Amino acid sequence: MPFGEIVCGSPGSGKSTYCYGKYQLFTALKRPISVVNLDPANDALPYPCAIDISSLITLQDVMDQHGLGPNGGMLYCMEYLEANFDWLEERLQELGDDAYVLFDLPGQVELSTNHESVKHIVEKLTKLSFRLAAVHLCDAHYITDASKYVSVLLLSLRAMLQLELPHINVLSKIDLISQYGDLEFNLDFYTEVQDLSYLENTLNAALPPRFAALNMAMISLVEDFGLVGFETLAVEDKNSMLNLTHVIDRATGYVFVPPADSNQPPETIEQHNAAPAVRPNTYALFSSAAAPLKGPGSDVRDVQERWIDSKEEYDAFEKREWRKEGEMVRDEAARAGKIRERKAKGSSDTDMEL
Ligand SMILES: Nc1nc2c(ncn2[C@@H]2O[C@H](COP(=O)(O)OP(=O)(O)O)[C@@H](O)[C@H]2O)c(=O)[nH]1
Ligand SMILES: [Mg+2]
Repeated sequence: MPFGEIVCGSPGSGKSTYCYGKYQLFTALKRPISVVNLDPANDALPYPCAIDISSLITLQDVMDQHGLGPNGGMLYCMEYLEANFDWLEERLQELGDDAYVLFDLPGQVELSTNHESVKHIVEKLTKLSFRLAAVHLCDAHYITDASKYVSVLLLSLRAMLQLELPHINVLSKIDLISQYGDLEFNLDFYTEVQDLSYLENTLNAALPPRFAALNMAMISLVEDFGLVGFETLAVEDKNSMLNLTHVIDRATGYVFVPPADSNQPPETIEQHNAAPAVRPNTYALFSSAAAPLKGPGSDVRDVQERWIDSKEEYDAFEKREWRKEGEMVRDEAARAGKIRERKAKGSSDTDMEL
């Protein structure tokens, strides 16, 4: 059964970089991974691409042939892909049943909030038995300003309602957040979307009084749905990537997939009929896979400490660790070189003796 992620978000939110980061991480973890580029305007792809929409259609061709601008052209490309879904289906089938596919979407937000084509493509993928989650990236910069934060809440809510998938909103580039000055609240206020009425004063101070009622209506809309929350991501930080991966694996159900090389427990008739106390406890598997996340970066307070409260100390610590690691690798290489040299010398001495 193939699994996948619909990676969406505004232009520049970090979608392609995330796909590349995940490709590198999964390759290191020996997990299957393929990246599908569905952005016809993406010309310099950072990752090795398994399927590229550019071999079906390019934005430039559409603009030239139909006299469309970039936004209209993009909608045309997505409608064209929907109409030619068999092109995508054929190529996805070649990736096999075990595939884990990242779909790198174009950044036009209307594609995942209003327009129907991406929604229909997602439905068709689900019919092909893909287990999908939407990963919606939002630049963490948005939380530095109350009105931008409300806009990103509305955008995320709209995408959740439109795509109808298990959905993970992510504040991307969290490593840059301390550069934008002090936040008004701790990070968990924004990620857990806590009592939004605290934003009232800031919002009303920034806008003319006639918008006050509108501000409060938008806030209560988000609160009434009670759906929006955020994970965080610093794409170059291993802990951050691993934590997000775990959250996504739980949303798609990948946590229940055993590793390819794991042994099946021998299912014997005796075990089947045995008393509950001696049977393998399948519930333990479920409860541990779905248990609260543990590990560095799994708690938003750790993220606050790493990237906001003590960023400089952590950066310096990591630099020291990397240097130590580099020295170890260099020493190891030098030692291996010396051993090789000695062996080569030994064998030539023996040759001479003979
Ligand atoms: N510091 C930092 N920069 C990032 C991160 N993710 C992406 N970027 C940068 O953000 C810019 C836009 O990223 P890109 O992946 O092209 O965005 P896309 O338009 O959503 O595909 C690039 O310059 C990336 O290097 C991150 O986690 N941290
Ligand atoms: Mg991109």
